[in-house]
Amino acid sequence: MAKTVADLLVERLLDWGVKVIFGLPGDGINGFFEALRQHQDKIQFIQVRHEEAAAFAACGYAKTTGSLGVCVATSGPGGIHLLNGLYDAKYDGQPVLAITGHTFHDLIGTHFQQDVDLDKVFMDVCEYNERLMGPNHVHNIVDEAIRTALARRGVAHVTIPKDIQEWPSDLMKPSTMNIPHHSGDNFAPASSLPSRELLQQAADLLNQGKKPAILVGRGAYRARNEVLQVAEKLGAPIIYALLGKGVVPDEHPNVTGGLGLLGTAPSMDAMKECDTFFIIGSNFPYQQFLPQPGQAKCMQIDIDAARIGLRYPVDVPLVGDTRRVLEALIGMVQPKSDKSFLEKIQKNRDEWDKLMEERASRMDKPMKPQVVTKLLNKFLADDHIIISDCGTVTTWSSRYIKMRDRQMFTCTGMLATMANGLPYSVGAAFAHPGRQILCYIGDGGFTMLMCELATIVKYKLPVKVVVIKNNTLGQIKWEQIVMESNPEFGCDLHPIDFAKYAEAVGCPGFTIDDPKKAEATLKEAFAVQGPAVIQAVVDPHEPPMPGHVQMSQAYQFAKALIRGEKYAPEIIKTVLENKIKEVV
Ligand SMILES: Cc1ncc(C[n+]2csc(CCOP(=O)(O)OP(=O)(O)O)c2C)c(N)n1
Ligand SMILES: [Mg+2]
Repeated sequence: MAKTVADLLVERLLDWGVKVIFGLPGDGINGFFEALRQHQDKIQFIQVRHEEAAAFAACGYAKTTGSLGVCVATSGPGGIHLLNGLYDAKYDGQPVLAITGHTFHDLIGTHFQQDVDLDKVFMDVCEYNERLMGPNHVHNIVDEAIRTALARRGVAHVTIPKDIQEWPSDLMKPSTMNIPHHSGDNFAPASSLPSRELLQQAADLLNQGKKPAILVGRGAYRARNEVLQVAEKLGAPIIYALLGKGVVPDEHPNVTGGLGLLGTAPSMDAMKECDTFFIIGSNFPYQQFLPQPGQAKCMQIDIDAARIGLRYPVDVPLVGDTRRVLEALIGMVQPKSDKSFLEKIQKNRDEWDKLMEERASRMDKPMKPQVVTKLLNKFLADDHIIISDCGTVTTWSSRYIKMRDRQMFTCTGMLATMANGLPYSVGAAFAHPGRQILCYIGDGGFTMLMCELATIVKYKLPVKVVVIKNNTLGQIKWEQIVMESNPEFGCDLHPIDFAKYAEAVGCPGFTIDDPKKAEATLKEAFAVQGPAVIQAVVDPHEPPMPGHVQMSQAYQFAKALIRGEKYAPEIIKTVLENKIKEVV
């Protein structure tokens, strides 16, 4: 049988090394699906239950590998469903290729069925966004799309009218200006280094500083040893942005934990007091948690020159791959003998750890979310992949999951979208066969894409899903109360028995509601081969307090309670029991 345009497209994806595509079929993309069927021995199609999950899975694949994630959806509604996952990739700088169908090429613009110009819809989310118009367009378009996604670390989109997918590959000659095979299928990342002068300037400032602090983000993920070496030489605390969790092991003496509302008090202290600020591969957005402008001399390493100085006035810009830049810099950095700043922050860290430990050791009911989260560490392998969803769960995972060895952590960063957890786990499982995955997720985030448990079960993926069940959109409830001084509104969730749901989908479901039995139940659940769901029923009134609570926040909190918060007595009880030690 003659090859089709869709065959050419699949073969070009293979040339680029694409092995997995996440998606869901529809009549607008059936030609491409036939090509996937014909090539199923070389490229794996993974069927999800909602196209949003396909885009999230592709993003999770990209985040856990550093290479291209690919998703596919049909014309019209299928493509529209991809959007949130694609924005997640855009906002966290992940290379993702989306392939969609369009209606028949000669009916576009005639109010025909599913005649949605997805290339117009996707204009804002994409770095590259084109219609594929025929057999001689395939290589040019696919090469350009993939190269651009990788080079600009963003989303590329190719949409193909339904009938064009099925056209024979030899239907027409190329146009006179299009020489076949002129376009190439390889990509090399930029590998430039800053000049010697800039490196020396950075080293001089680092050597002169008395109170150095290092902030690492996702961009430092491949530079663990180098970050540790620099930090140890300087005696600098290492603070991480959420997506930088796992860059360095949490138990390392220089590591003070996360930054921001979900971060730690010692990280806040280090930022507040440092005189030398070294940003390595991060564009952590909340400026109020960074040093004040003018407070510290600042060096920043970023692969993207456009991001230098985004959050803090930088004295020495260092553009390049974090690992290579650090390698070039390390020899110029002198070991500091005065480590008093680090020692002070370490003392704060010890106090903070004690407080966290206290919160996680409560044996009373209702169970505190911290208790079960801390216990999870006992069951994680040295190369476990930890996926967190968005909510108060992000605070608990950020603070209580202690990264070690080859463990990897990821979540949604700049978009901070709910429901990434299950599909990211799917993406990570296909990216890293053989590795265990923890999906740590709230009941709100879980219910948004709970259909994806079916994907996990269908492909027998080694994912343990821990649902933190507080029957509320907890993060927003606390924001309404603490940030806005409004009583909670619109956050309570209708309770669902997720253990029963798991069983209905086809995997074991466990329930933990008693802290005394939590460890035994987790042990049983983690002994399951393949997927399992553990619902942890927790106290909905446990607030995710910031490392240091501002007096103004305490005031807002009180005001919301007075203004008619319906759970005021329970909240007051919890807060009094916790003795709110975070207040400055
Ligand atoms: C798609 C989307 N909708 C809404 C929000 C706003 N939001 C952020 S966290 C959150 C609550 C999450 O609830 P849940 O998953 O139950 O976790 P919890 O906060 O209770 O731990 C909401 C509604 C969001 N980030 N993303
Ligand atoms: Mg919840």
